[in-house]
Amino acid sequence: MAKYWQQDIETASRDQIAAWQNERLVKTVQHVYQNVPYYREQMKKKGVLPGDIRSIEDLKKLPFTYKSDLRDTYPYGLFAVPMEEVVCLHASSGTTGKQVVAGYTAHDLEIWGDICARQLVAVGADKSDRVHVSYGYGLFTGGFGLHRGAERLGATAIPVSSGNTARQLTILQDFGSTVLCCTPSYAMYIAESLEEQGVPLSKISLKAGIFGAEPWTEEMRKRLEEKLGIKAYDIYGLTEIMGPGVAYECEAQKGMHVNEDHFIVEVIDPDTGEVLPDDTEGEIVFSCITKEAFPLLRYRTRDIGVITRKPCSCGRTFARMSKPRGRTDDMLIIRGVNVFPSQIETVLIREGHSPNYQIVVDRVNNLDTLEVRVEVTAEIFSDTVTNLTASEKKLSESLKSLLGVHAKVTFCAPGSIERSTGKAVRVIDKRKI
Ligand code: DLL
Repeated sequence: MAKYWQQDIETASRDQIAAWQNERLVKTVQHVYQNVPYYREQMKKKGVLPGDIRSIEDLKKLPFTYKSDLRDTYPYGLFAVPMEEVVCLHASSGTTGKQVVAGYTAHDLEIWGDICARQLVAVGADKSDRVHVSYGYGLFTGGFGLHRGAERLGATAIPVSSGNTARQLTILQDFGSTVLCCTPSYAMYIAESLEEQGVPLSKISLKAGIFGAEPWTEEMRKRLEEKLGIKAYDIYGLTEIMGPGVAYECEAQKGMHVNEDHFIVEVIDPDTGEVLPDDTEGEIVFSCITKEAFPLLRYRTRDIGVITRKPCSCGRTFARMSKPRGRTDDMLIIRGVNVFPSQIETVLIREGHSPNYQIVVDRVNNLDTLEVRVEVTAEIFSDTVTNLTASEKKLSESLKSLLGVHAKVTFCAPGSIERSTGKAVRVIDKRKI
């Protein structure tokens, strides 16, 4: 079985990768300067001309692109080709303001298919596989992205989309799906539903899962692998840059390989904008170097992570990014302490609790409060009040020792926390209301 989709590219020497990046960056800068008035203005303001960008060394001379730039130019202001060449649009709903609209030329879609095919091959898929895509189809990039990858690979794409969980279970069994693609929280819901319906693992043929679009922990990975009898892989991406497949996990599962022939990745200090060395945590920034329709340069993702260029045992030479540890804007500051939802998830699962939880932040008498609502099993929930209170207190202590702030723990009845078929809503911050 082939290990790579495009071996020459995925295992190219670092010198070759740098050569591609130099050439493609220069071309892309000229392309946006000529075709996107907004970028031309931004570059002029910074005193940079396309001729100043001769290699990746010069990348730091370019201005950053922020989500607010997309809002200011909504919907098509950053497109670099005429609409006649745009064959498809996708969009992501931001938590505030307007949607982010991404356009693709036919060539952009081919590249997208390739990078998603790289992910599928990296999880062991080939033409004989049935790829069950339960990411949403529509403006969200998840469904169509993985679908294009499966078709490009020549596997059988099953465009189930998200929702209608009963139907998901039927299709999993009847169509013999071998690879499941959806958010990790929806995968957990599917796994729980299989259990509830008494469907044994022998009735399904899944071997791998491709889960992303939201943060999830190693503990959640283990839980999903046990419950579904699969190997679970992480996939990263964002609408602004392409959609799923910007970075993909290999069998080594030590970070996700960034498709560096198409995207240049940098890590910066989010406060100063200074570029940080490899293996240092900071904000991830991407530049598109092969896209035609919507090539963003130095896009500030707000995702916090680490990039390494150390060799990987899988043979791929692309840089690897860690799981995003959170977002600069998802980070909760509770009584001055930075808290990431992923830290809470880690403690919950480590202590044997359910990954169905919600974090409620409020401000009472000018003091921030943190409550973690966790679903427990029916047996635990019907336990004596004394036992319940003792277990809640124990979990609260574990959270306190990791987070450094007090968290009130509330156990909830099984099934009482609303399930999402897409990205889970983990945090309710009442302070903003
Ligand atoms: O979520 C694209 C995607 C679809 C990725 C399917 C993977 C699978 P957006 O809706 O624009 O695009 O959201 C992008 O989601 O900046 C991260 O904060 C978060 N995110 C995406 N993948 C991961 C991941 C899609 N594997 C935003 N782990 C990004 C953690 C992720 N967070």
